[in-house]
Parts: sequence; structure tokens; C-alpha cells
Amino acid sequence: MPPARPTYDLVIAANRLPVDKVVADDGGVEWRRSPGGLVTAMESVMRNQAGAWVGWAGDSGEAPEPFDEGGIHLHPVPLSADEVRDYYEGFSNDTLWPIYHDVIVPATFHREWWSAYQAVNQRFAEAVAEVAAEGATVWVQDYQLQLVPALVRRLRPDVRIGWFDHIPFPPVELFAQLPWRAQLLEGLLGADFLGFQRQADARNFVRACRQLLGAATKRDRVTVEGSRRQVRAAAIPISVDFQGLEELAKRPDVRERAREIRASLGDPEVLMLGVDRLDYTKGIRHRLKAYEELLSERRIGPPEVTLVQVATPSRERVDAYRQLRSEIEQTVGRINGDLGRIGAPAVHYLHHSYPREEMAALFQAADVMLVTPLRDGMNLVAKEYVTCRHDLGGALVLSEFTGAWHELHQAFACNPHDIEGLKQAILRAINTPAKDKQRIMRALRRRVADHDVQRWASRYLAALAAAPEQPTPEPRGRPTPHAEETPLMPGPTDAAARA
Ligand code: ADQ
Repeated sequence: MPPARPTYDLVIAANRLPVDKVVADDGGVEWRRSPGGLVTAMESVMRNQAGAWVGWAGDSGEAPEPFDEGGIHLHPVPLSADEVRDYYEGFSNDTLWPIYHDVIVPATFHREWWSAYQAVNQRFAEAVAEVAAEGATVWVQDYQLQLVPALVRRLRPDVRIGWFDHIPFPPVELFAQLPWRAQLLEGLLGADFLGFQRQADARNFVRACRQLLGAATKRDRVTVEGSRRQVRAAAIPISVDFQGLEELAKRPDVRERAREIRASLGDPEVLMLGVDRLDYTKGIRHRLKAYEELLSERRIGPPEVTLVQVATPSRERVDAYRQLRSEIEQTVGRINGDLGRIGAPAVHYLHHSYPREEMAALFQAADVMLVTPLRDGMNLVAKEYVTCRHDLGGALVLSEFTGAWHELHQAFACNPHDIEGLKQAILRAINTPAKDKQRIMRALRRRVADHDVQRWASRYLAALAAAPEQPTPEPRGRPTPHAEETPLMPGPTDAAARA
């Protein structure tokens, strides 16, 4: 008999493994840890618990053998080229993503995509069942794996299962469009605890179970039909590694690089910055429109004011993303052609990914950070920006349609659909006296420092362990995040109007 494979008390399942493959000049393969909040949070949790991570390694075809990296056991799940197209680019990013983000672009429905989604979720569930120890905790991440909770429960009724939704959960009127809505809800109800970014997302889920499955619900709990099992759904907003990122931002080389960036842009009076994955949810077009109008009305202008827009390449094989990229690049070209000057372009547009050091330097260099999504589960860029501003400089313009806004109320709030209002918010962020901006920045930083990603992970795991009951409250001095207490925005939102 082959030796039994080791098993683990904590198993994370996420679409991607937290590593990127690097092929050296001599053809040797190495795995480099991809930096990200989730990995940092898991490292802190896995220090006390043997942990495994189940996920796709990023290439189609055969998966590498399981391996250990930085104290985490990595268990790759293979995806064929057709599955990458149908499960990942198709069902996840062209069916679910638009529905879960207010149908900013129309969703595409294909039955073959759904079949691939089911098959891949089944494979993930089998991999989880293989590596989970008796009574383990299984924590499934995000919208790509919504069937995994029920599939794992079928294979391994002994484990405790949680799922966290990194993106919004849509209102039932939008969710109901999905031909496979009942199967998705039943998939999620395989979990003991479901975590969301905002309380509104948790409520949308509970309402969908009631209206579409006829399930009995009471406050944050759903009773699973045919059993007495109850599933709890609540908000536990994700965050950033405040301490680690702040330390990085304080490094002399990073601070020097921030000065260098400003100097290379001609030391403008006001440097505005946008940093996003190139995604239609991020409101980049609305931001550029507001900026263009401010320039053409001569209320601001280069060289005193300039905008750096960093747009990370994303999902480039999905049509809506290709179209968005060409629209944005055309708009940037037009703004620069009409409103730039020799040596002083109005927009510096960069379609790259950058190392963390460069991101921290950019954040420190920026006087105004523009975070203007039309819909965003959280938006970590907003939290990263305030984390890097240990000098209390800078100002954050933040869309009300982000999860982050529910925690960072002191920011310069905007509704990106309201271009006039967005222009006003930008002008306020520029013109508010420095002392007031410092006060605001101090409040924003306090919030993020108190609710960092390590705390998010420990709160999540405590909620999962206690579900369906609420966990015992945390000791005083660390108040419950106000995102859980924040009422929904008053009145009908633009999103509802558009729907
Ligand atoms: P995303 O939609 O990817 O995440 P976001 O939360 O802003 O959005 O995270 C993006 C991350 O990528 C940030 O850490 C940012 O620093 C980094 N990044 C962006 N551009 C970069 C560049 N050019 N180079 C290097 N790094 C770059 C999804 C949801 C969000 C939710 C997160 C976490 O859509 O709403 O906040 O998951 O739950």
C-alpha cells in the first residue's frame, strides 16, 4: 500500500494557489509566493495550525505534484485549457462576475460553461476531502467555488466548512436571472458559516434563500431544507496587513522612491493617482470623464495637476475586458491630445503590474487617491493607500459603492455615476486645508490599523467555529467593526435604479 498522504487541520480552497511559477534561464522551475493580504493572513493563522491550500497553479494541463512552500502545504488542482475558458473566463468571469456586480455589463449564459463549473468544483471538493484531517476546518474562498461547500459536506461530513465572498452578493432581483440560482444557493448552504464583505451582502443571500428556495430564515440564519441544520451568514470585512505594509512604506528606499516619482513628473502641486485592475467595475471611465471636464473647464490643469493611472492587465481574453481596455486607452489618448502640453501630459497611463515597494512609493507620492468603483466587494487599494500614509498626507476620494466606504466614512465620498458630484469631491480633496486632511487621514488609519487582515482571519475562524451561534464577543478595546452595524445606504441606490 502507498504511504498515506499527510492531512491538515486547516484547509484553504481558493481558485488560485498563493504562488506564481518562475522559470529560470536554465529552465528550472521555482515557485514565488504571490504577495497578497489573504496569504499574509493565512500565514499568521497557519503558524499555530498545520495548513494546506488547494488551488489552481495557473497553467492549463497537468498540475504539479503537491509541495510545501513557506510552511504551507500546496495542493495543485489541474484545469484543462477548455476548463480555463469555460469555468474560469466563462462562468466565473463572464456569468457570475457581471451578475454579482450590478450587471454593469450584461452577463453571458452558456450551459457548457455551467457544466465546466460543476466539474471543476467537484475536483476542488475531492482535493479538499483528500487533504483534510478528521474534524478539520475547511475555508473556501470566493465566487469561483460556490458549489464546493455542499460537495465537501457530502464527501466529508466530519469537517467544519466556511466560505467567504470577496465580491458583492447581488440583490435577489439580479441573482434570480441565473438559470442555476437554486444549485448555487444549495452549494453555499453546504457550509456552516458564510462570510460577506458587507451586511447588505449577507442579507441579500438570506433573502435569496427565502425567496428562491422557500427556505425558513430568521435574521442571519437559514435552515437547510430536510435537515435541522442552520447556516449563519454575516459580514466580516476583509482588510490589509497594516503592520507589514506600513513598515514597507516607512523604509528609506521607498520614501526616496516616492520623492523620485514626484520629481520625474515635474514636482506637480497635486498628483492624483488611480490604481486598479483594468475592470469595468472600477469606474475608471467615470474618473477619466470627471478629470477631463475639470481640465477643459480650466478648474485644474497640467503642469500643476497631473494624474497617474495604473491599470493592471486583467482577464484579457474576455471580450468586455478587451473592449474596456481599448476605450480607456482611446480616452487617455484624447485627453492628452486635447489637454496635455509638451513635457506635461495630463494623464500618465501605465498598463503594468508593479512590485509592492513601487506601489507603496506611488501611494506616498499621491496627494489625491481616486477610488471610484461602480461596485466593489471591498477595494483593498483604498485601505493600502491610507496604510502607506504614515505621514498623514494625502486625501482619499472613495466611492459609496465599495465595501471600504462602509468602514471609511471620513473619506471624500463620491457617487461615480454623478460626474458633477465626483468633480466636486475631487476639488474638495484638493482644496481642503492640510490640517483637516491630516485629521481625516488619522481617523482612516486608525480604522484600518484596528481592523487588519490578521484580525479579519481570526474573527472569521471564530465565527466559523461558533456557527450557527454568534462567537463570544471580542474583549473590549477592540470594538466590533462598524461595517456590521452600518445601515444600508438610505433610499434606493443607483444600482437598484439601473437594475
Ligand atoms: P480586486 O477586484 O482585485 O479584488 P482590490 O481589492 O482593489 O480588487 O485588490 C487589488 C489588489 O491588487 C490590491 O492589493 C492592489 O494593490 C493590487 N494591485 C492593483 N494594481 C496593481 C499593479 N499595477 N501592480 C501591483 N499590484 C496591483 C477582489 C474584490 C475586491 C476585494 C478583494 C479582496 O473585487 O472588492 O477587496 O478581492 O477581498
